[in-house]
Amino acid sequence: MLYPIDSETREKKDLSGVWNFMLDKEGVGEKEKWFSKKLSDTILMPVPASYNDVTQSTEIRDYIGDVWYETTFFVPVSWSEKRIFIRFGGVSQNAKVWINGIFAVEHTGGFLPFESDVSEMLKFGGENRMIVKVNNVLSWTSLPVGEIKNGRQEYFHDFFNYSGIHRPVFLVAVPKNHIVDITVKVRDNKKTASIVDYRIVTRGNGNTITVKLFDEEKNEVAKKFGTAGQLVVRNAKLWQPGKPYLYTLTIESVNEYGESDVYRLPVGIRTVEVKGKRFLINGKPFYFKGFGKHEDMNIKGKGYDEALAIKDFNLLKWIGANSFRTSHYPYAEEMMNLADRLGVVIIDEVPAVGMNMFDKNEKIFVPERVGDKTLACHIRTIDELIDRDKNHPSVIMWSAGNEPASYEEGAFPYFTAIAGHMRKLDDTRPITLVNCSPPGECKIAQLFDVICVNRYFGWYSDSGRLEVIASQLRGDLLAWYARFGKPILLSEYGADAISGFHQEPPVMFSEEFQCEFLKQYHAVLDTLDFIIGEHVWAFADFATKQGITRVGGNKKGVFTRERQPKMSAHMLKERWNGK
Ligand code: BDP
Repeated sequence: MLYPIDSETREKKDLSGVWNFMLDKEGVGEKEKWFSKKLSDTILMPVPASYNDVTQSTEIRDYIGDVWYETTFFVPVSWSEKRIFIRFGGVSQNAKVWINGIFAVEHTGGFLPFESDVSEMLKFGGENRMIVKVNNVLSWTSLPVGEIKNGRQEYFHDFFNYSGIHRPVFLVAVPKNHIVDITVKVRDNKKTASIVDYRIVTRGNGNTITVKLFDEEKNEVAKKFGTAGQLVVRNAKLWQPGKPYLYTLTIESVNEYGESDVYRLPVGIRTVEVKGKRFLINGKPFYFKGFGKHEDMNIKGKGYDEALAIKDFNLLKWIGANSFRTSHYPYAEEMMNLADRLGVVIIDEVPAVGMNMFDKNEKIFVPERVGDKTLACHIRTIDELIDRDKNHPSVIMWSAGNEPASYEEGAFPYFTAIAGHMRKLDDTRPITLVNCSPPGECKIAQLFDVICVNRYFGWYSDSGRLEVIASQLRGDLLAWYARFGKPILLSEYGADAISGFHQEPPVMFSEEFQCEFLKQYHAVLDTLDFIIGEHVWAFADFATKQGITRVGGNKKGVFTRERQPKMSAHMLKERWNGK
């Protein structure tokens, strides 16, 4: 699905702002056709934002079920000859949309976009009313998984189930015959000739397609006609980590009446490959330095925020990081666009998280929990993710999920299907799965190209004992490599630290402890040649559900939730800027 852009033939209108909002405590709104008239007794709610932390109400913060949003807008009369789409970047978890009382579109899953042609529902000469029902229930057939138990929402992942319209909402006007989809794949990037495959889908018959590739100085470097082909670029400037170069692919589709549609797509020429013990970008070994992150901030929750996005990229640069994982769900497309422009490398994760109760008596991969319906949802989510992010040079690997109970027999058929599906959809990027099982028990790591492991020696086990970390970690990583022979990324390791709490000698939760803890891990990583990187857990402190191990959320951030550095941030800055 193409990101909405402006061009000489396209326009978009951002519907973000202050909308009306109300709870539907009895869950009767749809039966009572609330979508057909103005909502009553509403409060004001910002979009995009999570609704949970905006008000003073505990009921709204912890609400489970349906809520309703409403906004009104005008459509320019000049758009009446166009096709008009409504496009949501992400609504957590499920959304159903009506425009002027007419059903427009629905979508399940909180982290990926959806759109629909609403041209026939719009009034061009008056006000339009859009109503959105949002539901945040997690079940065994949703991603993330969860269950309702004794009237309460249970979930098994460690971040707050923020809900609402989290990402921008656009009205997009395009010509009747228009470009629907573009796929680019870099096949080769030899110095003499880089090869970029392209494929274009248009709506309407008899469209003539011209494809041109421009460099950053706006020189045309390649040109082709037709819906599919190969562009050959001589002496291409490569998209490299920290040194991004973006070409612009300009596609013009002209129909039989001479009406055209123009779309411009940034294209980075780079290749990715896993070879032996190495992860190669453009044929050169790449060492991941960075974090697992979250979409999370004060007040806005998971609502996309431009200032926060840029701040986070600035902090990544400051600390010397070159990459992050979109733990534990696809992030806003705006983040991916920025990563392309800034040369930050991304591991792009499907929201398959919480498929583990960390209790071997509680099987997860059984029909009544993670069964065929969950698998179908997982596959559909992969379709949507790869469809959205396939053209981003910053995305160098797909992650099928985080910490499933990979030691269970049932995990094998499940992830065989998942891995096969990912490979079928994209033959240009490696795939991984983020693992937390003991190496001897994992049933699925062989299905993936890179082994990602999360480890908390000295924190969740042998709590507080810094001196056991080195030998335990070393033994563990050697065992993974001995069994699977694949490169390993330490995709999570970290300790909570309450900002401002100091103690020497270090104790748990102090800034000193977090620093020493990370150093113990680094000492081991630096001695193993099959290690391809280190992603500290986590970038910044973040909100979780309430529980006895969480004091106002998870404090494993190297930055506070307000994005100020802890001691560990300075330590990492020194390490990574020198590495
Ligand atoms: C890991 C999870 C991550 C948690 C982290 C922790 O992948 O989501 O936040 O543990 O406990 O197992 O801090």
